[in-house]
Amino acid sequence: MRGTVRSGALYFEAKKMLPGGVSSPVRAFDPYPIYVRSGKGAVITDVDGNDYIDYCMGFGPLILGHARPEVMDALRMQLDRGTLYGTPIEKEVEMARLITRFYPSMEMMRFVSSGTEATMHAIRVARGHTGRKKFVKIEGAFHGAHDSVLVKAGSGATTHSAPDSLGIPEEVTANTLLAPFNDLRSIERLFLENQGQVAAVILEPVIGNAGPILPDEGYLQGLRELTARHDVLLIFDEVITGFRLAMGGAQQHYGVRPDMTVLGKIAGGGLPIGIFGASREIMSNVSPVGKVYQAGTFSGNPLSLTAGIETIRLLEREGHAELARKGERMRQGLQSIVNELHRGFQVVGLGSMFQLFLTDCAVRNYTDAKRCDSILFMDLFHKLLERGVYLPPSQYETNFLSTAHSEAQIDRTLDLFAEALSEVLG
Ligand code: KE4
Repeated sequence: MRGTVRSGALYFEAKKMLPGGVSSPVRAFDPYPIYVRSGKGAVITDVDGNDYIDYCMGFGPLILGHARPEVMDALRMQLDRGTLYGTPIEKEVEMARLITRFYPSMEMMRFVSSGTEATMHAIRVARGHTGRKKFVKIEGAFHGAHDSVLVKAGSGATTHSAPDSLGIPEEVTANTLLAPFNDLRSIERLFLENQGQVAAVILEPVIGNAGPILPDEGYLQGLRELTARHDVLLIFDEVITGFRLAMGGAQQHYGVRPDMTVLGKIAGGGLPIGIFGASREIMSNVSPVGKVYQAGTFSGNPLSLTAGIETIRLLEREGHAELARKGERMRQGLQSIVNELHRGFQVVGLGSMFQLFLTDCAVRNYTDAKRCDSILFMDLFHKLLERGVYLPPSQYETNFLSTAHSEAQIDRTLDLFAEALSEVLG
């Protein structure tokens, strides 16, 4: 066991002041989380001086790795000019140009400070635009932590057994209709049962928050047709998949154009951001042009835009082919380990996203994902942690590769996975 005394001491003090000792539930695990002091490339270092190959990557934003020098330099330059003005800035225009280039569905957009804010406002705009109250959410998807979407929510809500949060009036979630992923019929049924009342369907085109779950062939295209036929807006939450699967996200990868798009994570290059956008017609509902209100002191803040613009430019130059190759290497390696152990565990993912589902059954939706042995997964997580590999601490998250992960680091991780997995299966 590696020494983590200082992490333990910090946690002991933290949990007296911070619920669960953390600032977001997904970071908590027993007996205590590691406290990270620094990150460089694909490696994080904890306060006790231990290094870990990182596959959490800040839960997705750090596609270029930790502390990428060009991004840090751009941030330093911006820091010298101040951090916030409360006025429009040139970088908003620069960023909007970049986004519309890669996401033609986003003719107009607004910058906010988190994915949570962005999905909340996207839903508000959809309701304002259509004059309808209800919307469809996919089971096990996660769209941040605001009231109307915390129903059968994935990510930390599922990890900590609270997919439906207390403190949210049922009147609020009464307008949230639920459908399983990869099931067009159930969505059509909801449209028919709630005719003329459904404003939108919001989904992660590839679910990242119940582990990665891919859409069946034709599912997204089918959903596009179905929503268009019923005059319901289609919202892609690409907070994870945006800039991750391709520069133009899942909508580029699958060739499906949603009515509204939400971005976050990578778009902020490691700093807080959320972006929601759509056609000019839809976005003209947003204040001060239209009557859907949205506001924020830190919206479009100079530091997030600086890191985001630099990250997007570097990513465009470096491309996604190498990232996808690394993902393939990791998935193939994991599959060999599983085969050698004569197990039927599911190696899943796409591009630079991957996960090992500890179940023998194929996972096409949230119900399937919940069949995974999440307790065994946490044993595996700890065995990897002891060996210097940091995964997001849950079966219901996605592991991320970055351009900074080397083949040697991936191969080393696979060796450690093999050791750790045989040990937990004992
Ligand atoms: P933020 O508010 O955390 O920036 O974004 C919310 C959000 C929206 N949509 C999707 C598809 C997301 O994945 C997220 C946030 N993801 C989680 C973990 N998978 C962030 C980590 C956390 O909750 O602490």
